Amino acid sequence: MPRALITGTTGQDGRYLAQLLVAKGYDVFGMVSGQANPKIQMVQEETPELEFIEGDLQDLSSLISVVELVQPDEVYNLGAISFVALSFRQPELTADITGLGVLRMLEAIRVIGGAQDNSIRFYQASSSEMFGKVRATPQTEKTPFHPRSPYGVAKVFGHYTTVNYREAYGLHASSGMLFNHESPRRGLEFVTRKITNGIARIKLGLQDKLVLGNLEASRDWGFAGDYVEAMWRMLQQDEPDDYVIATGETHTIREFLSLAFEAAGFDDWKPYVGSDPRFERPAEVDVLIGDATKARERLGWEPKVDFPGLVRMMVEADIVAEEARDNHWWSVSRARARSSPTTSACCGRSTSTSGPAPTWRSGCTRVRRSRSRRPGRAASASTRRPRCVARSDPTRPSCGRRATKPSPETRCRACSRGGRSSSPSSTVCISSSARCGTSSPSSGTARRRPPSSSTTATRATR
Ligand code: F7E
Repeated sequence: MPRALITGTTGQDGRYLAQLLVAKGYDVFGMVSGQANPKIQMVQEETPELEFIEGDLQDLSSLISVVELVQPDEVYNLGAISFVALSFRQPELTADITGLGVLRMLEAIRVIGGAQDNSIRFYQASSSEMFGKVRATPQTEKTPFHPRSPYGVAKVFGHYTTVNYREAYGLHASSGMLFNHESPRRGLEFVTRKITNGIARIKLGLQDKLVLGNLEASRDWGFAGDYVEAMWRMLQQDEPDDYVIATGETHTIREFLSLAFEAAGFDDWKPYVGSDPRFERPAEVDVLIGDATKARERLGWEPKVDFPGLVRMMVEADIVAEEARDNHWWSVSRARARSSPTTSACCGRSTSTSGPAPTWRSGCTRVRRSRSRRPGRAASASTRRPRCVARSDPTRPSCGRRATKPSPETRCRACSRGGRSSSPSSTVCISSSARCGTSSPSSGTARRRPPSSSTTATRATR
């Protein structure tokens, strides 16, 4: 069974590639860095065959250990700071991971696989951002680079390092100059997913507007699932090489917006889109369009999903995902309210659980809704952990903080009281409720607790 090592496994491309390689019968190892990558569990559920291994592109010795342990036939270096806008804010980190990380991985391969007859094949995720302020249109493997961001500069370094290891050590090291490639798995910070997710939320009444930067930029957008196939094909060639991977079409952000809103059933996108210079970049890449003739001829690769198909796929997936998240949120809220009918508020007043959507018992003025979600739902109050807002009711002072949990055992985190009060004259937070500063119904003794300065009586609950 061939063995593959992927860096950047929990990113969009890593996830598609891992599934592709597993389907092709590989043993697949995904390198992850850091202590608690929150995406690991989700990726593991998605591809149970994938084995995670710790390593860091900033740490050569860890890469040597990983390559030694995995003994891969193929290494796919997808790990990077990949968000161009972030690279302007963290240029050194970007140079270190996105640029030097390539050098470190190639060194690890050279050290473990040997400087001669090294059998480990290497794929470097190069990028159309290397072309930046383009010198020719469309861009091919021969188009000179002119990067416009620290990210682009780092990718140029990684690209030429790959070429150099190929030439200097005879490594089977290939570089895929991938133009923008998107999918429902794309991070929300990238413009396509920001748009499709925003549209889904607007459609569901969860968001009013989508705020973007430069709408005139034009990109050659393909489907990430198609592009990982090209990566694999590069490493199956007898000779390593560099390839442009692109659709050969370019579209502006405006065009993307128009198609995406249309796919969600809106006639006009303009009322829903605002602009903010915060989302503009110090130096922009205006237009990219790739010529993938070489990949088509040598790799037999071509994209399967076209631009309208990609936009539709992303919009539909986001609508389904946002609907599911919203429904889940509501059912959890209802379940919580049902499971603790009398205990979920600091003030100790009960919630009504009889109806399908719980509401606070009438007369209770002590709980505020966090925010109005959508028409018709705003009045349903018990959907989030409530906050005691007794400061607004001078007769019933309270700590004003959130109860820890609406369960019978709950203590008020703020006043730390809970359980039965030992002294009849003492307070108040009795078992089965999360109260603070209000009188126990059983003792009949009210003790007033002045609201602390940190009380956020009017702040919405979260
Ligand atoms: O921006 C404009 C923005 O962040 C696309 C990465 O995968 O592809 C990607 O880089 C365009 C730019 O991707 C917003 O100014 C307008 O012109 O989705 P993006 P990118 O910078 O093209 C290449 C090939 C890579 O290698 C990268 O790793 O959209 N834009 N308004 C905006 N972009 C963002 N993110 N957010 C906006 O609100």
